[in-house]
Amino acid sequence: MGMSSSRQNHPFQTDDPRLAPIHAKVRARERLDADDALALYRTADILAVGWMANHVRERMHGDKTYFNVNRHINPTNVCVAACRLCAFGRKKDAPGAYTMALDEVFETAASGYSEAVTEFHIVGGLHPDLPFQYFLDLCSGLKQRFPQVHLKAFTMVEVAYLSKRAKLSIRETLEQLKASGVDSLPGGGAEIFADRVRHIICDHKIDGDQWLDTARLAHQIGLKSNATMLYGHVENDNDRVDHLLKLRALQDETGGFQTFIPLAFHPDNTPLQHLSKTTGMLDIKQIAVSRLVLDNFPHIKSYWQMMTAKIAQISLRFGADDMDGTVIEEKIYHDAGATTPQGMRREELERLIRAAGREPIERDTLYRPVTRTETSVTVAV
Ligand code: V47
Repeated sequence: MGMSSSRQNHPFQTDDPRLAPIHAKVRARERLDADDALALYRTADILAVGWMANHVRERMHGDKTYFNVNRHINPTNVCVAACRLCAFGRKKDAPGAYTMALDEVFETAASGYSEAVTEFHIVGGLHPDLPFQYFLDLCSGLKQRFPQVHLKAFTMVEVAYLSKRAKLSIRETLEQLKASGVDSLPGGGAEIFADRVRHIICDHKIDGDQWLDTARLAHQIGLKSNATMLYGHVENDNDRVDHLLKLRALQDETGGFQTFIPLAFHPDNTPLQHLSKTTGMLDIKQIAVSRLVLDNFPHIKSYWQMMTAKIAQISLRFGADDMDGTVIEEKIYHDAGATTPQGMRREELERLIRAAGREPIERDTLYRPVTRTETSVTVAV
């Protein structure tokens, strides 16, 4: 593509004196602290922050940039929580509320793509009546029909709610889900851990400590998970730093997180729609700060659906090494006003990654490379 070497070969430069000591730490592979993270959020020197994040990104992954061929499935949007951040959830009898019968879930899983997916990403609402058995049957039914597809299913928030409804411990709930086919957990529901913020944006779901405790238990029984942070609403820099440091501490303990995904708040059609959308500056900054602070997270995902394909592509030179996947059908952000397409073809993801001077690697959910021929999909183990 005419880009002989994409490796960073220009010197670090900044006029911001707060960044020089951070640069020294980054070069020396020293851990950044809360004050460093705040300085990164507060500087306008996005190129200097990006330089450092890119340095770490290339040290970890070179040019490799990951994506996967996946499909989202949202079995129900019925939710008792009524989070102010959300435009997707509905009360049971409200217009637009839906719950799929299991056969509909299986049909959805099989529809809408021309090549084999390697992952189903399954999340929904906190449904007050669906029995735990529905979720177990959903997973075992998908595994039976699509044995080679990885099930990345249910956020910590859903797991905690299912455990309450089934009157089981969280560990037992996770074990039963795992036995029925769940292979890993997505990163949703983390939002911002600070209570003050949670009271405003998601009052009726588990608190930050419960989210972290559930993730810890998942990791302890051998399920990997992701972690997210919803930013760009009523949180401040301190709340973001607190969130990142709590994730980093848990990762030190368990090593069970694979990917961190910062999610830009989309206000449309939510009770918080008076808030402004995030800016490009904050989106890029958030990717870079995440890469620098979460030194023990293998991957930083710039989820193109949330970021837009353009910002997600640029972020591949500001710390991100993953763009998520083909998705096919997306409801949560599109209900909240996202104008990105609902899915993207594999070739288009590869084109964006190459045009950023990076090397596209199709991965499965556990980041093993996937090889495709006309007729088969193989995961290198
Ligand atoms: O937890 C909900 C967020 C999350 C809005 O693990 C909103 O690979 C913005 O976690 N504006 C669910 N965000 C999505 C999620 C995810 C996505 C892609 C990949 C992975 C992964 C995880 O979406 C929710 C919430 O934080 N969300 N409403 C909104 N209006």
